[in-house]
Amino acid sequence: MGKKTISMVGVPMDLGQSRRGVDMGPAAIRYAGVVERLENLGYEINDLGNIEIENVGKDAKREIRNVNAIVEVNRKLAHTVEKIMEEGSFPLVLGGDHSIAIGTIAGVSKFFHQLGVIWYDAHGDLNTPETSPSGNIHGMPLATSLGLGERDLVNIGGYAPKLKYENIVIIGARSLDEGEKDLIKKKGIKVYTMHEVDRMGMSAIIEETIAYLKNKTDGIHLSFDLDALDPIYAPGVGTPVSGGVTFRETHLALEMLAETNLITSAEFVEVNPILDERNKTGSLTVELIGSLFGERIL
Ligand code: B3U
Ligand code: MN
Ligand code: MN
Repeated sequence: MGKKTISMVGVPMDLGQSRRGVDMGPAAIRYAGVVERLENLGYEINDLGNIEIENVGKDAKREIRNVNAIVEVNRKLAHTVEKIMEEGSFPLVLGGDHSIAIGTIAGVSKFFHQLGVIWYDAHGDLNTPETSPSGNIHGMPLATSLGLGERDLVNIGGYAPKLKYENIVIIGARSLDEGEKDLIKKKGIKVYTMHEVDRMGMSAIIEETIAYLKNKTDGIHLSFDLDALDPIYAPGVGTPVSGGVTFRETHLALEMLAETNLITSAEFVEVNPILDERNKTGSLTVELIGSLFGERIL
């Protein structure tokens, strides 16, 4: 990582999905010692606290649940992330459900001509209100950032789209809806499903990912959903899907990304302490954040 100052912001929001608890994700990650871990690596940490989530009544519009509240939170987050970028610090966002990626990406994307994104997730998060089986916005943030779906979400930050199809890579996918599969095929989105993880190995996948993004992007955002990991390692997530990436594979992936010095912002999302076992997933998240910022065994 090039920068020595990291600005951390928590987004205690769970409105993008149906199970309570991910709003406590930032607290669990802080409790597991994220600040100390990064300070030990020589960084200056600026913990900006949490984005305020107003007590908005949940709106019942099923096909895009809680959209007004989620727009509001993401506007605030985009603004905060933009200020972090202006100061030349590294934005590290702690979720909250994955709908907060809409705000993070809106905040960072205007600082790059060609922002790359690595989407480490069991899911594609490529649904639109039309294709979503659930109406949950945490299944839509990547599509939203590509300019698809609900206008109020797509236009956060005052511009759209934030990303180009050829600048994104999805790793760890094993639960894709029909509409998402169609979009991936139609647009030729680069996806490494668990089939490729097993077949090629994580090391080759990260090498290919870097080769794919390096020359055509001028910044890379890492959007890290803890449910990419197998529930054996990360039981505290809202929608666990078996057959996931291992701890060792993920550790390696993040160490390799750290070596490249190409990651310019990151978020870690979907940690749900209510479903967790003694903050196992919170602690794992801190360990993985350490790897992303250069921690090595030796
Ligand atoms: N694809 C499904 C399920 C889902 C998406 N993201 C998570 N779960 N974590 C949906 O509802 O869009
Ligand atoms: Mn996700
Ligand atoms: Mn997911």
